[in-house]
Amino acid sequence: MTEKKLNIKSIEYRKKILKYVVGANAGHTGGSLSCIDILNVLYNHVMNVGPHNFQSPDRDRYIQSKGHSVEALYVVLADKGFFPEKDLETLCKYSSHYIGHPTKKVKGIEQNTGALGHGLSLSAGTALAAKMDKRDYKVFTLLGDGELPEGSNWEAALSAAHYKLDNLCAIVDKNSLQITGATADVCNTEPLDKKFESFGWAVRHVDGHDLELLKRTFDGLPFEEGKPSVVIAHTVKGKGISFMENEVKWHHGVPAKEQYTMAVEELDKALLAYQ
Ligand SMILES: Cc1ncc(C[n+]2csc(CCOP(=O)(O)OP(=O)(O)O)c2C)c(N)n1
Repeated sequence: MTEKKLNIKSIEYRKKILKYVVGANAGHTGGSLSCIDILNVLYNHVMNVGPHNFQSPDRDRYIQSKGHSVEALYVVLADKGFFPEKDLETLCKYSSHYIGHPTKKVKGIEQNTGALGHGLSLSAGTALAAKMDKRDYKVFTLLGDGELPEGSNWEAALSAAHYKLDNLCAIVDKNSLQITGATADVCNTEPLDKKFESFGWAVRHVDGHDLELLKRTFDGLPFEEGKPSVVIAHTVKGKGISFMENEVKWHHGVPAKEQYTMAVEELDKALLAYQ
């Protein structure tokens, strides 16, 4: 896909995230906007997965460990044709499968997540299964920097290196904020690169909104043979909407009518640059 098309997709995905969060009157706006460029590149450039091969044991796997940002995943899966986008009008409505965290009841979703701190373990297990079955698929998982202290993340980091899972790529959406404040204040995880390195991972830092750099970085996988890879993606929570950027209140804030109009205007203006 051309650079222009990919850039347009990111803006359109942002518009859709806002549309469906507003429709549901619920959602994790800030964290969905911070990771959407990563999902765009994964699904439209990197991974071999779509509705056509979702039943195939050889498909690449994506497991979204920071499950609360499911709105980002929903709009990308709808765009890939896993389900009609219209389904998202039922987001968070009574009896809808489109709830506020990923579940396998939705086509295209590999694992139930959202209780933070488990996606890396699930992904390491899936990558180990590929090795044992002698299959070539890759496993990608998206972690939040605020998520990293939770669950079994560091146990999974140790075992992924132990089993030499170079078919595993973790991406940390490092927007430096979490639910109640700065990640550094709530539970500091720095220095993140040195921690992963010392656990036996190959590490790259990227600007998580630079689509071309993300493409090049993922094209270089595995970063080192015999080691799991981690991409520390430096991102901005609320990216793309000026009044949401770097504001912790937008972690699960829903824009009011006027704010929504302003946000869409900003995104439409950004789209003009590509016409
Ligand atoms: C086990 C568990 N503990 C707490 C929560 C509540 N929670 C939801 S989002 C969040 C913050 C996560 O921060 P981060 O991963 O940095 O998310 P991002 O800023 O990327 O949205 C927390 C603590 C949860 N979902 N699961």
